[in-house]
Amino acid sequence: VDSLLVEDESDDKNEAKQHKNHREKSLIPAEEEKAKQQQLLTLLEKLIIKEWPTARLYLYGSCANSFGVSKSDVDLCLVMEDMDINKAEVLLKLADILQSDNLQNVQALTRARVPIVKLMDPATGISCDICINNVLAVVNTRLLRDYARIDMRLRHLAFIVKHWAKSRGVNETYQGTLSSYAYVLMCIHFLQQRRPAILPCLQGMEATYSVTVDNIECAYFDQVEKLRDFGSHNKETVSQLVWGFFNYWAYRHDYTDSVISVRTGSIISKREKDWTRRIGNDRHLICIEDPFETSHDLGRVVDKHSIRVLREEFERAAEIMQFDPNPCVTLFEPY
Ligand code: 3AT
Ligand code: MG
Repeated sequence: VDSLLVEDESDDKNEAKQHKNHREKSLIPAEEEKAKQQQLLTLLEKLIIKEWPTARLYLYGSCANSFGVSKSDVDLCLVMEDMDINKAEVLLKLADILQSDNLQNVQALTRARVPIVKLMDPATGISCDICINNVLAVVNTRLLRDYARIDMRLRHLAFIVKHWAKSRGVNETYQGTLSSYAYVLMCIHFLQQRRPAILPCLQGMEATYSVTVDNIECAYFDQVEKLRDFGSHNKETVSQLVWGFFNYWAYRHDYTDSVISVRTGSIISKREKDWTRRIGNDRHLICIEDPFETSHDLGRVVDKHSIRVLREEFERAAEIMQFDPNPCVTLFEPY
């Protein structure tokens, strides 16, 4: 587990060499990679501002919320002041501009649930998706990043859970399993519930940051540098927490009645949310409340079949963490 979590911060030459070997397998991105992302962002900003001088480009998702593993795609959000624009038109125009600047594999997906332009930058080798005016995603990215700054164990737990989910094929929303965003919320909730707690509930504290997006008030305590000692009474190690996380989702979560809620730092009932029955395609078989868009259940993609797959995977992982002498190999075995 440790070799998956090597940080890029050594000075000494020998140590640096050893580190490099580790880093080739580490999930944590190296500084060079972040510099390349920045280089691409600067290029795209320049191109965009020429056409839309008041537009702004924001990084969101895993390269900005600090839960990005090495070589992830970059998620970008183009924010236009005029909210009434025709997104499809803007995306097609944007695709044109990018193509004429030699970016590769440029594709406008105007009919997707979240319409985007995809591209690959040959100079850095980075692939990226650009969406428009998806400001809530930029704000929830910021919330996740702030939680990660409170206690290192969150980032480490989430890296392992995401790596497990990708290896085991349960990080595919179009197949009825959960998004990376949902898994990170599950980790935050788990650390809020630990006794003593490892994470606080930032939305339950006095708000020091507040914006209104799409009529939703997003407010929370963001002076997290003051909370660095918050979890210090809890001495659990990352491996104990990985065990606890899978054990919770395998045997302890009440799938019939409970909704996990990072917003309140607790469990709330399905009844309270009116998430007790199937409405349209939303079945609410595992319920994860979005911290800002509270009517949104991130588990709604899960169906009768995929809930079985998920629960079996949680049980498999819990068994491995309990009994396997070398969990690091078995846990991540390709399915
Ligand atoms: P990967 O490393 O790419 O797997 P990620 O953190 O970039 O992880 P996603 O690609 O699943 O996660 O999503 C990108 C961001 O979009 C994360 C979050 O800010 C936002 N997002 C994703 N799914 C939802 C959702 N269902 N509701 C609201 N925001 C979402
Ligand atoms: Mg992503």
